Amino acid sequence: MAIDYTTKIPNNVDLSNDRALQRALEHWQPAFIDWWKDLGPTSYQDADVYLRTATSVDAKGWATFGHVKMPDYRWGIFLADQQTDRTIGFGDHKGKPAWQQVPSEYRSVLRRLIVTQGDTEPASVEQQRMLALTAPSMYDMRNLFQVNVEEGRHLWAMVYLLHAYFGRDGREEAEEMLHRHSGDEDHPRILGTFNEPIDDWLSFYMFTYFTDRDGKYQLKSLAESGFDPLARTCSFMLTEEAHHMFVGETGITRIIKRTLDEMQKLGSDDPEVLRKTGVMDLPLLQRYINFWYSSALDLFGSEISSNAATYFANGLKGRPDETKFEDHDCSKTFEEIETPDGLEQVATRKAMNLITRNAYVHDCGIGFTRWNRLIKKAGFDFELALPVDKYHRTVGVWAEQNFDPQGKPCSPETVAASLPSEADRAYVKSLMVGVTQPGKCANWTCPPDRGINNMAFDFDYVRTN
Ligand code: BYC
Ligand code: FE
Ligand code: FE
Repeated sequence: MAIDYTTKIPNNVDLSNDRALQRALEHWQPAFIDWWKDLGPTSYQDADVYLRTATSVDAKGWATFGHVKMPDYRWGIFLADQQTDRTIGFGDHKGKPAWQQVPSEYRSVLRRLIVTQGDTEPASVEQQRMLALTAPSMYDMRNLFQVNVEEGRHLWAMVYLLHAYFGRDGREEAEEMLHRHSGDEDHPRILGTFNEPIDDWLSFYMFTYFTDRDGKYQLKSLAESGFDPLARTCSFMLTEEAHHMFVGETGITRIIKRTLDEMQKLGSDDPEVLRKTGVMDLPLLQRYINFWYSSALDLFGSEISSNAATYFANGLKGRPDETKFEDHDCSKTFEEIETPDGLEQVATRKAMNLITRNAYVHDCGIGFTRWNRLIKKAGFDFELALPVDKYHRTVGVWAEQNFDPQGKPCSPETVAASLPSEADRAYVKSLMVGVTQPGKCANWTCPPDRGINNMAFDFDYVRTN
């Protein structure tokens, strides 16, 4: 179904034919805009930003680009097209028709999954709200805003499900989404990482590389759901997610290129020497990787989880790319999982968080291959690496134990030394200066290979009038 942009809330779910739902969402809309103005980007709300907006939900050409003020962005409800005769692909109900309504026995679990997913979206906008002030270029600033408005739309996606399928408690949950805030002592966001501050651009790129990628894998698992509206909304969200990870990967790549350039000029890899020229040394990047990656692993929940087994058994949450697996029942098989007490045989259904996480870990590795090739080609003997799974965890079987990034038991001091220090953070912060002239960029990075939508790097991505 085509997207209707003539209505207050753009949508492809025929909203105008469901007056009660339309009214409820129109009631939530001003609260969302107020939240955006209060807790979205702290600056540039009046600027014209070169943003993409969805025009249709098919893979080709869903986006149009144009300058808009962020508060006027057309946030809306876009679901991937319904497949005829879709059936549930895994678990105890495999083969039955996919649900178009919430099965009453799964109502509270399903609501909880949707709330957890939805909560992360506005959380990330809140975490990133100060970053525009120190954007290294107008191109980067535009990318930040693109990510922010799309995370706002992801909130809309979950709020639509809550309103459309969960009645009064759904509406209450939708309101709560705007009441919890990232880092708030009394009302924090639900998952750990989403309460960490993101106040420098290195953290932003790490977050979009590692944390948005958790989003990709969680959305892939939910796109398999037997609850069809959830599957369809997550399928479309995935197409938006790719750009967020692109921002992270290219952001880190550009830093590495700039640093290598300086390392070659100076003939040195000494962090102290490099810091005098205002670039980010590679060991510093490694410590940021250690922090954001280990925090992202926590987002998958425990390696052994009866919640995960229930989600799978009930057909609510599958594995990423479920169709690629042979066995979609998984009630008779076991996985061998390493724990502090040795190897444990765990029912496959209980190991679903780990299975999903392993797919994520593999995907995380791809950027490292490229980055290490750049370093080697520049003539330096240094490799960036993902720490092992048991390193610096607060969730799961390895929580609160001390291992170094290579997996050797160590002291808490050694763990601390492998994470960003106060001095690292202060140094990174000292580099953050906003560069607002189109075509120029901060000293610690370099321009991208190409601009957005075939525009040049010096294009007017953000116009302040
Ligand atoms: N922090 O059985 P367990 C994204 C809780 S990112 C705090 O091990 P389960 C995005 C857990 O709730 C994707 N608490 O875990 C990215 C449970 O509580 P109860 C977000 C945590 O339930 C960037 C207890 O610990 N989407 O979209 O199997 C920008 C035991 O849990 C944490 C989703 O997460 C944590 N890290 O799995 C913008 C998908 N981990 O039952 C957006 C929906 C666990 O004891 N969520 N706990 O009260 C889920 O599928 C599951 O809730 C989880 C946890 C995978 C998160
Ligand atoms: Fe998102
Ligand atoms: Fe994202």
